[in-house]
Amino acid sequence: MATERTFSMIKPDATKRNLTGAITKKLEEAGLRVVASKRVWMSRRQAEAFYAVHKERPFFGELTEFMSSGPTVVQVLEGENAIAKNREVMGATNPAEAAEGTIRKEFANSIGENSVHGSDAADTAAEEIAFWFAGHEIVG
Ligand code: DAT
Ligand code: MG
Repeated sequence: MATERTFSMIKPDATKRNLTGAITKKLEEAGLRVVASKRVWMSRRQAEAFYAVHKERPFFGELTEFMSSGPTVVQVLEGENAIAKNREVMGATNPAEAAEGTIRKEFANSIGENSVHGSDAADTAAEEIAFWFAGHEIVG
């Protein structure tokens, strides 16, 4: 296994409930290291650009409205097998289907307000990291 980097977001439902620390603790306990982090309140246009892959989906309007409704914490996570490991600790998209002990099982409100985002593959991880961070902001 190689050391990888992945992109993570703590979504507005979670920052609103003061869960930034609790969620980051779960990521760290899974062996992921936060090598970049900042709090951003994204615009609707930024949300639409970031989630462009979903623009034909019926929930696109709801998703981009929610993601621009409050502060988000964007992070770069580093570790062995970081992309898959982050997806594992996040849990299924729908919290009703998420495994015990996962972030979404423990914290998510609903399929839309599901507390965290994580990249799903190496190419999307690289694109999503570059969307939010300049190289000098990532300190491994
Ligand atoms: P994930 O965030 O697990 O990668 P995804 O990429 O399929 O899931 O969808 C991106 C986000 O869109 C997801 O975190 C929440 C929202 N979403 C997905 N399916 C939805 C649905 N059926 N209704 C409302 N929002 C949905
Ligand atoms: Mg996804």
